Amino acid sequence: MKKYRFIRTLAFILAAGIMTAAFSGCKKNNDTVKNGGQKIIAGFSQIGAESAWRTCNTESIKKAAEENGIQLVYNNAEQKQENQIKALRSFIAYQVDVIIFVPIVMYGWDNVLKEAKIAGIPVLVVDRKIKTDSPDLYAGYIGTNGTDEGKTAAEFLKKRFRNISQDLNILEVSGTTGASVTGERATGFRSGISTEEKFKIVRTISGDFLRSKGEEIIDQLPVENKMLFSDSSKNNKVDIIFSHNDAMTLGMIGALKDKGIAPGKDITIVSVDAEQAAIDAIKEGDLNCTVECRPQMGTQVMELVRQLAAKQQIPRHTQIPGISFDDTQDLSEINPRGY
Ligand code: GYE
Repeated sequence: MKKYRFIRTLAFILAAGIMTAAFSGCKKNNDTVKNGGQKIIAGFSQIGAESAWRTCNTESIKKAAEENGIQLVYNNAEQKQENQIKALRSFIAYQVDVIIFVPIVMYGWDNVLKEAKIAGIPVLVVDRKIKTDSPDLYAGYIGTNGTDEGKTAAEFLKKRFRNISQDLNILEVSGTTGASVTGERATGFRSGISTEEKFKIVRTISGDFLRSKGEEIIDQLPVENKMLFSDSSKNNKVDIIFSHNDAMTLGMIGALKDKGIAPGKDITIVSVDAEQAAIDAIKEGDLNCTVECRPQMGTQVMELVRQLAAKQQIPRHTQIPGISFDDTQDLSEINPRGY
């Protein structure tokens, strides 16, 4: 058996030069084992490290694997779908017990998932959702609810501007194009504001969930007399920014200040994630609201991995709840968030 494992390991290392394989040494007492006493091996395909949220999500999954004695083979796809497909193929070649998969975009996974299915390897989709021809190409999904996050952001604005009747122009800075969460946050937000005509989304620009792009977006928009405009025609002054994540928001806050505009005062900003830095920005008056999206899902992910390795059925959908933080709350007691 040991020899077989050794050959499998060797084959994997050869086949998957792209991988950072984290093999933990001796078997610990809390190791989660399969029938026959072997340690569970899970392949973990992560999108990259585009935000503090993502880094925390990765760390949470790695830490929970370690705590549960599950051997993790980790791959960082550096924001490229083709890298994720390669990683998934390597996991299949290596015959891992379970695949943990955080898909960068929604479409384009059917072929590789069919290969996993033929190989008998269950796939757990984490954080972002996918669309496949057939629902049985993955075992289940765990993550947060992007539609609710968008709605909660809209609710904050409705409350904040309840006494204002004039039109309010919104600049939407969206996440990665084609990512489920981008579509969900956009849809939820639109459905939330749709009850009040005064809210007008005058422009949507993708910032790819990156801080640097948030900064760039502001840098490229025209400013006059401390007013930001949504495009070069200068027809629409931006009153509100809805940003799909805190990383982009933090980039925008810095860039707005550089242009002499006071974020959180001259422009109302509502964001998503609730990173520590965003909570601090609210306390400093630079940000008005951030909707929580919790990246710490490692423990629940490992519980599902354990069930899948035991050939058990898992729920089709496990949802991680979130709350929201805004400048009307006393945030002094908020514990360090870990991201
Ligand atoms: O909001 C963002 C990230 O998919 C929910 O991806 C996740 C998003 C999160 O990089 O910061």
